[in-house]
Amino acid sequence: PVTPTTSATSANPAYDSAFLRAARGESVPHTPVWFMRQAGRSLPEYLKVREGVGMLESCMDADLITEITLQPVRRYGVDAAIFFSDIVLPLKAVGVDLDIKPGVGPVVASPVRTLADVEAIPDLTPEDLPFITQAVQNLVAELGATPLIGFAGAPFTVASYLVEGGPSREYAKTKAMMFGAPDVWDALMRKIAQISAGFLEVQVSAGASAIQLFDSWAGAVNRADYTAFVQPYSAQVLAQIGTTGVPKIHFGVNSGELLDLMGSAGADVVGVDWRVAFEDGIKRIGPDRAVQGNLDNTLVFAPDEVMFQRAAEVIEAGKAAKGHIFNLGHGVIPSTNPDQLRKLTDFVHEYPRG
Ligand code: 1CP
Repeated sequence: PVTPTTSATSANPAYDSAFLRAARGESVPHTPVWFMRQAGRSLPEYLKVREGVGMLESCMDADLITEITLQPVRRYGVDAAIFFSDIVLPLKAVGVDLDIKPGVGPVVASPVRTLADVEAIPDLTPEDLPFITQAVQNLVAELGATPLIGFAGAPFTVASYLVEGGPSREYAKTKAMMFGAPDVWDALMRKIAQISAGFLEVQVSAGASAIQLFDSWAGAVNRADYTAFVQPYSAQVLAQIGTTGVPKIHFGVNSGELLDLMGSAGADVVGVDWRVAFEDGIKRIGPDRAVQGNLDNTLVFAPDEVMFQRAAEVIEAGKAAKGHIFNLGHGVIPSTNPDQLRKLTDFVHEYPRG
């Protein structure tokens, strides 16, 4: 376990950034903004550096990680960088046979079904991730007062790829294990919690200022099952990284029914997707936690005045929260025109605080 890091203290040059102030629930000069999946296929400069380089290969090259992470910060002037990697990268680093296929996503060669399959997955050690440490150190030096967000996948979402063998719509095999083989499920979720927490610790130890735990697909379960089978393992990850003192953001798609529970898993900031009226989401999360969100990510395809009007409504609703970090309700859609995200960033920054 990591002891409190300088990232969590005023010795961090990003400590007083609008992003970290909002995450802590302090007053801000402007609403901070970043975009999930801000690096990636919507950017021509990303497509250029990725030419002929596989996704996993690019996630294991410190210079490429650094360049790709900085691209959206340069272009948009967003308030935070998010580390360029993937939620399955630490599994690859411990030796799980998987690939990230273009247009598909993570694909696992031998899906996990039995206790023996779980036990065959090695634990993660920091020595598995030298390129991550190097890239974070490069980035923190380059970014100065702009915070770097480290991230990992939460156990349920990572388990879905390991059990299904790839992207899924119904999560039928995953939930069959959860309901039908609770001992295997428990072992798998503990294993992933150890790996995801280790991945986060490496990023924070190297200088990341905050973390986001993505439980993108947690909305597939109801509240009771979330409480019994999902939340304890996310809580384990958040508690382990909590000892570092950096703010922890927790987000899932379709998680409107779970927002309070995702908060009580141990988050400082809860991300809200676009399906939830932001004011309702803020009420569900309560006064003790900041919020992140939640503009519908297709509004970049609407006329500017419609996009700005909806963004203004999100900012206004956000004033009721302990703190508000503006974001989309899920990741940037690859066909998004980057000019729209620049206009949106400027709009959020210039929006009057009063
Ligand atoms: O070749 C490519 O460009 C592949 C597309 C791509 C990219 C750019 C994948 C495959 N992953 C990534 C990077 C990535 N993944 C980031 C980069 C940082 C940034 O936001 O700019 C992040 C945060 C992730 C995290 C991730 N990967 C999540 C959680 C976030 C979310 O969007 O909900 C998930 C679910 C994944 C799995 C994954 N990896 C890639 C894809 C296409 C998917 C989703 C597949 C599915 O639908 O199940």
